Amino acid sequence: VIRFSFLCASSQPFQVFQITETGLMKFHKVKNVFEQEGFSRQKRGYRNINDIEVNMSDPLFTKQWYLINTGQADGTPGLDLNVAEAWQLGYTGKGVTIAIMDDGIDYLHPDLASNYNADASYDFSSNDPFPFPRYTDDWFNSHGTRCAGEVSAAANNNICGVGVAYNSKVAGIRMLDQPFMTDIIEASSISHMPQVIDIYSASWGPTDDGKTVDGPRELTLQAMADGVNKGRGGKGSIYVWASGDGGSYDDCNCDGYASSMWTISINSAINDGRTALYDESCSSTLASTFSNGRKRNPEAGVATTDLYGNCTLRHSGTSAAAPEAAGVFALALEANPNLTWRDMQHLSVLTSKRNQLHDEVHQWRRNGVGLEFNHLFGYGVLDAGGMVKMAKEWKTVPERFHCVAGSVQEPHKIQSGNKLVLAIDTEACQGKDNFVRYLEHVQAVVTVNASRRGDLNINMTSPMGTKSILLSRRPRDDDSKVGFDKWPFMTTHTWGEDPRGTWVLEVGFQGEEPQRGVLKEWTLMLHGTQSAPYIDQIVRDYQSKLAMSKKEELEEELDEAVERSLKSLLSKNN
Ligand SMILES: *[C@@H]1O[C@H](CO)[C@@H](O)[C@H](O)[C@H]1NC(C)=O
Ligand SMILES: *[C@@H]1O[C@H](CO)[C@@H](O)[C@H](O)[C@H]1NC(C)=O
Ligand SMILES: *[C@@H]1O[C@H](CO)[C@@H](O)[C@H](O)[C@H]1NC(C)=O
Ligand SMILES: *[C@@H]1O[C@H](CO)[C@@H](O)[C@H](O)[C@H]1NC(C)=O
Ligand SMILES: *[C@@H]1O[C@H](CO)[C@@H](O)[C@H](O)[C@H]1NC(C)=O
Ligand SMILES: [Ca+2]
Ligand SMILES: [Ca+2]
Ligand SMILES: [Ca+2]
Repeated sequence: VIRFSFLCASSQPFQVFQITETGLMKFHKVKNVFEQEGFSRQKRGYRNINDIEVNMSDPLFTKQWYLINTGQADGTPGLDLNVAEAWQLGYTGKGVTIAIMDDGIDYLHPDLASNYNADASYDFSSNDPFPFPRYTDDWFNSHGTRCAGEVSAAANNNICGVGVAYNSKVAGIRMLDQPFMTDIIEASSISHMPQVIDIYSASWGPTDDGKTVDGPRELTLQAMADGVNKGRGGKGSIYVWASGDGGSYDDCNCDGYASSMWTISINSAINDGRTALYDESCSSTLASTFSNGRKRNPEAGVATTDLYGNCTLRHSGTSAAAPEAAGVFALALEANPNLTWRDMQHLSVLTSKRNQLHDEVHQWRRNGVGLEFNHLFGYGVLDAGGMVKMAKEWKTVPERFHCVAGSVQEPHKIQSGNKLVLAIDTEACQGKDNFVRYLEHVQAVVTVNASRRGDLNINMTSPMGTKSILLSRRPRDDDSKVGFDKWPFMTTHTWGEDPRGTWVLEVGFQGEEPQRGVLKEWTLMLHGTQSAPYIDQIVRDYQSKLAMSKKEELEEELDEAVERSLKSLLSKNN
């Protein structure tokens, strides 16, 4: 007797019947009964952990989908940091020290103790050399310990999981656990032992309430500048920053730490490639890693070490994303210790991947030199394998120059329904010592007030046609007094472009109520180099892609604008 199970809609929503073939035939609507043969179908891009020959004894390793995503926890196979490739090339973070600036680290944790760098650690919350988390009965101070495990948890020790850079050293800088933050505590933390600590990871910043506009104060700014100029023997401290947890109500360009040129700001994606609901978007985000959110599956979180020798599957937030990036950068630094803070940003731009990240709102676009970016995810998800391979061959980028491209100083009225459009024509300081021909960061320093700051919306378009959203609507920000005072809005989206030509700024209001305001200043600051060997390489790569790909694919991949800009770039180069 063959038994069939089938679902039947009846008075009760779903009932399962078991019935024989002949029984089934008795239903008057059943004309024929077939048994279907089963065969196998495999998800595209499926990779088996054994196929990529990573063998770890750590019990949580197979739950760490952000390291190797085989589709665990209903995730998208292949959507991961591609650490396996970097590990197979022999890079595990040896000789690199990463500091976690947070609420302390459980340095007695058996999965962290062997990689803990006590000499480089400090407790600025209570001024002693022991950054052990303060006990509370609610796991409140577990943040730093969880972040530390993502970077440096030991491998193959049968405990918890494996860090991205599992042979790196991790230092604890406890600095978040006191009633108030001070400029001195921040400055001391980010300038702690800059010749020993290579990478600083920060998952904190101004309140993510969607109405704060704040950034580093005087001492901290100076400490950051000193860090990138003098840290690591002059190659520059690497500051990794979480872009923020304020969700669509906030804009990380209102966070002066995340939007600083000196930090690498990291957003997160969840294990199916969507953005997490708490993710903030802005044009200064450089790249993305992974965190959890949206998914009910308890294993969709970030598996890592937890307080008092525990492990967790539930670390979350962009907080979880920044340490993953710090780990990837540690692998790159092991591959090439000569990398400067700017090299690390160039490598991130060039090797991060769209992979299977999706964003229906902002779309993926190509900038004027063909680099693919997205307003939420920056240049995409970090790719450790790609990064170490490129790092190995990397020649330090040429000297950086700074050019004030132009400035609008007269007041201009802005009104709902009547946006302000301004233009700056620039030669990018051509003919002077500080000519900038290939862009790195661009800043628009803006002074503007408004009857409702949160309804302000600012876009800037480069001469090569790349539009950056410098400020999106923040519905909770009802400031009507302060506005933005010489605030440096930053974009990374024009990376590699030729800045000569006309830049356009559009300032308008979004929202239900009519608003008015006055823009008092827009100063355009260009930062970059006079030569860029690799940009020429990118152009060559695109040329060969052009030659190789079929016409239809070509049309999909390169829209007309990119073709036009590539051609103009080529003609300028020749
Ligand atoms: C993985 O490691 C275990 C324990 O050390 C060992 O028994 C097993 O053979 C290894 N598998 C592979 C594929 O190397
Ligand atoms: C954490 O570890 C302690 C000591 O090993 C254990 O008693 C406790 O149950 C663990 N807590 C959790 C939440 O796993
Ligand atoms: C780093 O720089 C030193 C000195 O300039 C050079 O000898 C070495 O080859 C460089 N290493 C790499 C990996 O580029
Ligand atoms: C903005 O500044 C202008 C000129 O200083 C002033 O007249 C106006 O009242 C201000 N508006 C708001 C909303 O603060
Ligand atoms: C800025 O760009 C966004 C996205 O394209 C658009 O929705 C918005 O209206 C633009 N704002 C202004 C002031 O041009
Ligand atoms: Ca202490
Ligand atoms: Ca382990
Ligand atoms: Ca924020």
